[in-house]
Amino acid sequence: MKTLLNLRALLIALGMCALSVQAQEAFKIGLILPMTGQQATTGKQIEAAARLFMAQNGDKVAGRKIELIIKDDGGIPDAAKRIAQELVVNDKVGVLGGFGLTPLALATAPIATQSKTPMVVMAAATSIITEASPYIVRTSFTLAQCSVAMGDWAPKNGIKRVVTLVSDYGPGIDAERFFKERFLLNSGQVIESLRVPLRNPDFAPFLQKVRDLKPDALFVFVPSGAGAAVMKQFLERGMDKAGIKLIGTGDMTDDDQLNDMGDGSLGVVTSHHYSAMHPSAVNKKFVEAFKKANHGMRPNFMAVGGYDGMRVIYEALKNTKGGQGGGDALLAAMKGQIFESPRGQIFIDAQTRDIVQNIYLRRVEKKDGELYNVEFDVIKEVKDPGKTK
Ligand code: VNL
Repeated sequence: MKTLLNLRALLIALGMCALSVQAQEAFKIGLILPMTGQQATTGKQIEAAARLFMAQNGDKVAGRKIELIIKDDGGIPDAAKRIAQELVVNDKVGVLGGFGLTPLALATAPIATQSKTPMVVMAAATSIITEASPYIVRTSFTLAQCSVAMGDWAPKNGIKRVVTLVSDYGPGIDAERFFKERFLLNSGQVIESLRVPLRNPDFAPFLQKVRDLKPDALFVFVPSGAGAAVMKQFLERGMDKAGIKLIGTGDMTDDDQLNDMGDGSLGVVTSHHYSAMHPSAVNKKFVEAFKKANHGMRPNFMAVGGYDGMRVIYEALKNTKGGQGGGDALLAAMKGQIFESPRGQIFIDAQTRDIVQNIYLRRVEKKDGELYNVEFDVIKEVKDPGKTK
């Protein structure tokens, strides 16, 4: 009898142990990023931003420990999908995040839906992405948001005949379409639309063609990391001297590369949602802290998408007492969030789960001996114009 009682006490003690382990179990955030391959800078920027956010805000929310898991998809959609599956099933992550390219986000969307796991898209920027799963929330931007702003600015500034040059996949097609639609509405003329492959692009033959066509301006979208190559070849061909202006979305004059593009990039006008030169106290603090933590590396728009994505996750965890109620409760707590980001005020539209934000017109200028995208105009609270419903 005594042994039985002891056994019972032991079992109760064990049970309590298991309970407290469960209460203290870490909440896992799984970031899937291109850490190698052509888009490695995007992974590097987002990882650095996520780590900075946690260093500044602690690794506990509502008493629950937060664990960050970072996995490399190498920019391969099948890999992103497989990793997402493993993170959900084996690691039991509560949130998926990252997604450096549109095809990576689209490949992973069904996993988010099936497992009811919120998926925070911190980089990819094709409009359709948020419609691929009701569990997707976006903290980056859309090319449609940025391109429409350029379609308004260019014709008011003496640019009437344009050639467009975009990477041949989701965000490039969006940029081409939304720039063109707005530009035509403003009596502009697109005389040619060129598309270059995403993988290992050779811009030379395309730029030669542009030179022969002699438009007022060349409108460019290439993903983060590819802008320096376009700039170099544009200048090498003397296209600026031939009177062709270079315009585009800010992906081209990416803060990650801009300083190395040289003075030939001075005066280039782009439309985008973030510049490391954004003149706000919140941004100054962010840029300083980011540089300090990363050997002087300047944060780009990918870093801001990652930093704000972490904030959306942290706020949702706070509002659900550490993730109680699971994926659906977390998702609900992500919708409608509003706060001041380093880029300015942002808002997660509860209906579309997409980001509403300011889009800025910026010109490359030299400040304190460095090249920056200096904002000179703003279109406030821009919703994604590319939603199909
Ligand atoms: C995408 C869009 C990727 C914009 C980017 O850089 C970018 C995308 C990697 O949706 O694939 O600047």
